[in-house]
Amino acid sequence: MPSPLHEVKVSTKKAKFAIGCFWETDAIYGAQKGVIRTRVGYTGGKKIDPTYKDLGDHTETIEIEYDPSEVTYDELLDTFWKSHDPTAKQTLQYSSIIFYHDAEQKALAEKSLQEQSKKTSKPIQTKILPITTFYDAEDYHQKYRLQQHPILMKAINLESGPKVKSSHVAAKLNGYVVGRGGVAQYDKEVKKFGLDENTVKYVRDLVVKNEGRDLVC
Ligand code: MHO
Repeated sequence: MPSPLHEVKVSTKKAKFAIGCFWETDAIYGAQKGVIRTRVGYTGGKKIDPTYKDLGDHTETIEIEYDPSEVTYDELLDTFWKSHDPTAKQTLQYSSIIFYHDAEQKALAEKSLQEQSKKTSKPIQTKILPITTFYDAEDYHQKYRLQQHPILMKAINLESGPKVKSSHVAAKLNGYVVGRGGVAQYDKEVKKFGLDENTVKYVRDLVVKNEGRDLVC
């Protein structure tokens, strides 16, 4: 019996990015090589215990735990810039923000912003800010794309709840179901995930169908 790979024990570092609707951000980073776990939440503001319906001054943000031997912070920044239009004016909820955890991330983020601004004549709206309290979003927002497939949740023995935030395979499949990562990468790494044959095929069909598509939240 294959056993779904929920837990990966490697030492990780954290990164936090806001690029707009966090359902999409969760899928984008979930499928990225070296990303071990993701969770979505609200940060940047002062309101205590925000909720989706009562967000106050917070911004939709992802927290990534990544394996620095598999992916660098610079590569995560690259994904950040490629995944949205940083010159677009947004509401606070969907603002473009890099929340840094330490001086090294701050320096790399600032350098990448400078490089980015050379590529456009429009002003970049992205802010680079120190991390503040991160409030987890409600369970139904976590791995939102994956949770739209109850059949997959069942196949990996997962119920909506806190485990969705810590599960490695959930982070990966949440990206693949909307085509993120692409079929070549999926075929290469799917064996690690401990899925049964039908599930491997079910997800593969979705990757093929959705690869290259832009989903609107
Ligand atoms: N259009 C979506 C946005 C969700 S999002 C996590 C909705 O209103 O449900 O901001």
